[in-house]
Amino acid sequence: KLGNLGKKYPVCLPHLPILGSLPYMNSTEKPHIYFTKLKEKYGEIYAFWMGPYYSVVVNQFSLAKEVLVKKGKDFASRPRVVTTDILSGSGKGIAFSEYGPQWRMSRKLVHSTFSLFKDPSSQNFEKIICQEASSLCEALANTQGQSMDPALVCFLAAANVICQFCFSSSWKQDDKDVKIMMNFSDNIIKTVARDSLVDIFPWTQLFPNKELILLKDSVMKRNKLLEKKLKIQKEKFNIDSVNNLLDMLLKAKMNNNGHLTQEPEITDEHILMTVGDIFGAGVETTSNVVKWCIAYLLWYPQVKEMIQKEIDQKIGFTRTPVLCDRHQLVFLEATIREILRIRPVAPLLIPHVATSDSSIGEYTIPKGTRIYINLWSIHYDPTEWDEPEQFKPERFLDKNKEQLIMPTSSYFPFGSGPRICIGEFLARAEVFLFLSWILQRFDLEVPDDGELPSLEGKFGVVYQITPFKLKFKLRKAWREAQLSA
Ligand code: HEM
Ligand code: PLO
Repeated sequence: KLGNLGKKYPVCLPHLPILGSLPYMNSTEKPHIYFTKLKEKYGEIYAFWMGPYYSVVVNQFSLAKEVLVKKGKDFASRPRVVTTDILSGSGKGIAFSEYGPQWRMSRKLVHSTFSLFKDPSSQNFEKIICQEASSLCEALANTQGQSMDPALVCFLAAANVICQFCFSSSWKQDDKDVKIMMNFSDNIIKTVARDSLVDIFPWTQLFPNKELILLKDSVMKRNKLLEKKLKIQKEKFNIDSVNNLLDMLLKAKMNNNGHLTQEPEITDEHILMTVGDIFGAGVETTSNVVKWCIAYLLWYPQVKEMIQKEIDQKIGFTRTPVLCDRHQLVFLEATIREILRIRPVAPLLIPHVATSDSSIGEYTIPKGTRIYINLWSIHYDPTEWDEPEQFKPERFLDKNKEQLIMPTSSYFPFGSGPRICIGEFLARAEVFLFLSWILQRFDLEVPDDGELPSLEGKFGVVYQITPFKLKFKLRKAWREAQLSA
């Protein structure tokens, strides 16, 4: 199917008609790790047939930058597959929608809402996150040093920040909706965008399929919950006072109804899906990063002590951390950067699709090719990183351990170019504040059964950590400071 005259294509894995390269590929390993191994044999860029889809894997940062930035527009679309179509109402949100006016407008409206929340005068991110950090610490203190799974409290904290952003509302600590949400969200991650059989051969959805049923059911529950929120908020809507993402979308919809502008139409479903993407991304990414950090700090108590020493010296106990402490708490910042390297949230980003005939390096790439950017091999490239398998936050610090540095450009945990993550600012602020608040107050200890977290993780649209337990113990220094205050 590829035209051959005078063109050079990336090396391709062996393949058969219909099944493509699948019979030759190892399906038991995590895809990003398998792709990194194939780099040894096939090189930095190679191709394979995923069933009928011609796909290219990019394992090296300058080639990846060419795809994402230099020729960003050529590669800015997304594949339409069965599972993401179910999640996004056939590509109506942002993350899984094809490159075009609809996607551009949704992104723009989210950006404008972000600007609202960066404004220091009103309800800004810093205030909202600190409020949630405070509730989070309160909930942790209430566990009284008992072994516990941090998943629910992390989920709630992240969910409330994003709920303020989307709807100007939040959930109470013991609201049963939160557990329900965590459950369906987990089930969506288990089943969506994993290149499962239905995504490769859409006709297989005609057969009974447990995963697909679970996905449909979970998406239905999610949509119901969001619709409930939307309905309440809609009643409060006032076009002269735009306070959150939903207001912003409703206003755009009203302005657009007269069709005076050239903008694409906004339907209720577009609104629901855009909010759904921001909600899902806002909760699942940051709560996971916080959990990965906690797990690594349990394994590396000396790193935890370095961070706490820095907090004690630069902040003390008379006030809680704020965003501008980021310049001072360089060891914590370095640790967060290292976590995003060693356990990237999206090890293969979200697949990209070529919108036109193009090229990567010396290779021809036909329109419609799926591009997997293997962030894992980029973050573990031994020619760019010293001992990439090792967890070493210091690699992001200068010799004196006073300044943050970027040791190589082979690093982009949020992607790059037109499809770069929209939430980077919020995510970094949230992870920093949650962790600094926690570590100022608590020591992290292994649970009663003495078991350390597994650092292996589960591959999916979000590279999740497997559930684990630990104890949060109020620090002696913190308790003493509270008593003398
Ligand atoms: C896309 C990383 C948090 C919203 C992405 C992509 C990555 C990423 C790698 C895909 C880029 C690509 O396909 O080229 C992260 C990480 C986070 C994080 C590491 C946390 C540490 C967030 C948050 C939000 C968010 C908090 C929302 C508030 C989005 C959206 C997209 C996206 C909407 C899709 C963009 C598009 O397709 O145009 N993110 N993200 N992310 N992220 Fe994030
Ligand atoms: C997470 C589960 C939610 O229930 C639905 C959802 C929506 C948007 C997705 C998000 C999930 C996972 C993380 C994604 C996000 C869009 C951008 C983000 C894929 C599936 C990343 C990291 O790329």
